[in-house]
Amino acid sequence: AKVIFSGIQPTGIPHLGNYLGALQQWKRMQDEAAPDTKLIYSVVDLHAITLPQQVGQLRQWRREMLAALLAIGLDPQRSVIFYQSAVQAHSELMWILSCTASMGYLSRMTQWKSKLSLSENASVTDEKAKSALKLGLFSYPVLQAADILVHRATHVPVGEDQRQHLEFARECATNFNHSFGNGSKLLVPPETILSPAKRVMSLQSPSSKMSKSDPNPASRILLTDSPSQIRKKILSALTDSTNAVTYDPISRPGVSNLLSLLSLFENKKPEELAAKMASQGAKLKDLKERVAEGVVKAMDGVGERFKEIMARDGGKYLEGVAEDGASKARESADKTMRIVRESMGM
Ligand code: AQP
Repeated sequence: AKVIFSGIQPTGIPHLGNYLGALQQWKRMQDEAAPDTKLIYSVVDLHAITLPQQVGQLRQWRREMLAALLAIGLDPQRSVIFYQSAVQAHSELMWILSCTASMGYLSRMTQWKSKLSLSENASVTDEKAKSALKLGLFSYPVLQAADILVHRATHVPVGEDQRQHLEFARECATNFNHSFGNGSKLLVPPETILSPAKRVMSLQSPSSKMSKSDPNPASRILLTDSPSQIRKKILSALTDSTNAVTYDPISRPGVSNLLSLLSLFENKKPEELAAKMASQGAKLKDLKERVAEGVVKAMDGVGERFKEIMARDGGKYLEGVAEDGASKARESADKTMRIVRESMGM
């Protein structure tokens, strides 16, 4: 049977990129899953602390992320939803995997470089990296591999930015099986499921991806934004000085990002949409208005449900969901850990 696993960091309210690139898939997979498919979704707080976090802020963001997952329609009766730090097996398997993970492979990963604003070909021995790079940020992909492998996930829905890490997770599973399993599948190499919204770009600097930690709040649409906030952000998205609509991601990243969004809502290729709009003499403002309408519709009701869930039972409801999810996740992870320890002679 299939096991679907994915995670999201509690580093802010999720945005349109998280939603279209990941969360919407999580929900769709839940709705379409066969009865024997297991769905496991985690708020990965241990990943969030790979960059400095304020204690009170992290506490709030964890709850908000859990509420957001429920607000988009994940059902805690059907899907296991839990905080990563409540299930110790994730950290234990990470340690075990890190004993065979190659530093060379990890140093070629791009995420630690982009999180520290280093160039893609930066190395761990560069002066800036030496002082800023912490072991946790460097070994982030090993923890992510443990998250996936500990639940024997067969399918992992993520955005394009995570493709490299999934490759690494498969490598971890294969290495482990080779070393301790005599060819048998002690750990399961997972498949990556990429969403059609591979990379939603920032509304204000459209050559970088939309991100929770971008200091400019106008760069992203939050799942909790009201329709008027959504309209305002889309209408003021950075484009360029050509008023016609054309699709050209290299020289017109802002306009092309809007067209890519529209293509998700209207189920047509961005090139086709652009050609049609151009033939009708549409201007950038017309494009923005159509995109705004699409986003408002896609997120309809999420903000309201989020507020209601945050407040339900004075917060006790969320605590209950988290406890219940953690106990189911522990059960799932413990099975794997027994296999892992036994096969290693422990
Ligand atoms: N811009 C994006 N477009 C499409 N997918 C995206 N994802 C993130 N940004 C985009 C997908 O969302 C899932 C959860 O991401 P995460 O919380 O693990 O961290 P991230 O990828 O680092 O996302 P952010 O928003 O940029 O957070 P911060 O600012 O904390 O780093 C993943 O499946 C990711 O692919």
